[in-house]
Amino acid sequence: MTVTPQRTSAALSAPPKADAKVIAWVQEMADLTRPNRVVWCDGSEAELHGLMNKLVGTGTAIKLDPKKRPDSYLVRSDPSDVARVESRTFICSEREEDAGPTNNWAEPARMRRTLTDLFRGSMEGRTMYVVPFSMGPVGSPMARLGVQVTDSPYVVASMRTMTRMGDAALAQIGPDTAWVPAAHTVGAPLARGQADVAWPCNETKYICHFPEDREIWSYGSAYGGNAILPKKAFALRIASVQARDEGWLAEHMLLLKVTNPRGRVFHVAAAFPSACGKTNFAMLAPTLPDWKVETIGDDIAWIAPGPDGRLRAINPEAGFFGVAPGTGLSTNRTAVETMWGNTVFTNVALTDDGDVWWEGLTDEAPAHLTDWTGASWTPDSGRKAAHPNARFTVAAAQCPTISDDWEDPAGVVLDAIIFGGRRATNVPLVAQSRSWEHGVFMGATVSSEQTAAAEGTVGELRRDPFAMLPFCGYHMADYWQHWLDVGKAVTDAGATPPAIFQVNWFRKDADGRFLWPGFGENIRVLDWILGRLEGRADGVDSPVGILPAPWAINLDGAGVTPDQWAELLRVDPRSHLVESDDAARYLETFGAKVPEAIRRELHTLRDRLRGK
Ligand code: GTP
Ligand code: SPV
Ligand code: MN
Repeated sequence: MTVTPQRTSAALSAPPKADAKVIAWVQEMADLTRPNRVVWCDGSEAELHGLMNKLVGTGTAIKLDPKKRPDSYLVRSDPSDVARVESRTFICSEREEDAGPTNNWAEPARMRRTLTDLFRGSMEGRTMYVVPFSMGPVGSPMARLGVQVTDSPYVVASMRTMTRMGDAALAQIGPDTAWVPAAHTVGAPLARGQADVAWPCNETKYICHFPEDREIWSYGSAYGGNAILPKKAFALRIASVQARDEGWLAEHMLLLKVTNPRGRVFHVAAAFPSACGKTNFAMLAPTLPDWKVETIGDDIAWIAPGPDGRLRAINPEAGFFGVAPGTGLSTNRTAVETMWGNTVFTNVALTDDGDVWWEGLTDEAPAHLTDWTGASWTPDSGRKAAHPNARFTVAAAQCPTISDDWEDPAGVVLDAIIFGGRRATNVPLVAQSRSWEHGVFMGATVSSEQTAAAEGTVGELRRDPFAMLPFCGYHMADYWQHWLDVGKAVTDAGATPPAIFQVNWFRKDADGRFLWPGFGENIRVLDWILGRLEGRADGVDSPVGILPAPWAINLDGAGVTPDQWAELLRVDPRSHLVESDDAARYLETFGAKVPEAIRRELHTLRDRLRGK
């Protein structure tokens, strides 16, 4: 190994067939950040083992007992680096107007200067890893390519699970291939002889997107959504811009395949805000007999019109970065079974016998644990053992319910789209939109109680249109127009767009208890949704959409009382009018860009709530 203090040659270590522009960019980043060495990742299993051993060596990871959970690790982050930082996330479009009122905007040339200063020498004493990746099955016409450089071996190991990375992805990049450069540093250079910490990061954080240049820069954090740049930064923020320009959709959605008792197959996409049930719904274990639900994706869907005009979807990811707390044998057995081994856990608790635990994994907590901060913990210690945003990282292929078409390069045809949120009051269990436009209005006005997935006050109600508030890479009202345009393109091609529904698993009674059992019981709602498509399920019109007729949802054995059922579907015109006032004020914040169809839907809703 040659180590030159001023200049580390990226070309020297590059694989023989690496594209010249990729090498040139990596060299530029190496010259700026001055790592000790540059390592091009091949994506092999041996490489992953090497990375995990390194993480154990630096005290970042603890190897779990291989008899309990083979090849699995616990990682504890710095307590300040546990979630996405929306206040430090920027869309640096040329014009502020293109970022829109829901994004932080920064002038691109100025932000480039800031980032260049921060990145200068930021990898000193560390290794720069070069990680070529494909989002979507390698070679799929819907797949997109990128290259991330990072000085975090934890991030590289995460990317090995979450994306198709390494030689196969690099081989896809030729002189004329579009690829997204994504630069990441934890921002913690090491002076000669300086000891490292287990989770290097920086108090200063920047997650920056340059939509016109299709470029990403991330500084100061090693947490998933801030640092695994192919995921939220690329597959949603940059891809949503590409999708706008090219006529497709990049969405914060799960994808599932469902087979009804008569053997008919459907594909469904659903957008719920962060930590609001996508992973759980994607892995739903039906409580109704003879139904089968299979998993395609749990977080991101790329949706494009196919040759027949119908919308087709792929999961661009290769793994799950799922919320651990609340994931247990009684709620999501499939997820628990997926994590039997080869799993990296972040910020969960450690059991005394070398396994992991978190709130909700089992009904009863072990008598003693080491909590996510490394402190001794007992059930009466009065604090959570796992961080509320503790996560597991595991390959999708390990999921026992993974669908046989999950890697279909052409994607799956979508039959229904569902929008959801976490709402203790007001929003009914399920409602069907009356049209594509009405469905887009439903998606645009979703509000949801905030969760621990991002910094901020948990429980605070906020609008989270299409579950994309933190992820839309351009003006939110332009995004709504784009949704309207895509629906119209499908219809113009002579095809039928997917039917659109809204759900809310989280309505509570006066004592603060969930009214709906949720999880596997959500199949009852899916049954009604698909029944609507088949013309076999009855609905009743309401101001907010078509609700299930009282008898139309099978409640046998659900343990839901008639009172609870009535409350789950109750639409109170007065409180909905108040809510629509708020929606009107919300739409005003987008000014003249709000599509006419959205304004019309709001108008219709208000008229109907007033009984007109
Ligand atoms: P991100 O990965 O952050 O995008 O989140 P996600 O949408 O995949 O959320 P996930 O499925 O991990 O769910 C987050 C939390 O919601 C967990 O604590 C679940 O236990 C809880 N949850 C999921 N589905 C249901 C449900 O049907 N009912 C209730 N009451 N809780 C649910
Ligand atoms: C979310 O917050 O919506 C996640 C986790 O899925 S992260 O990848 O960190 O964004
Ligand atoms: Mn998510």
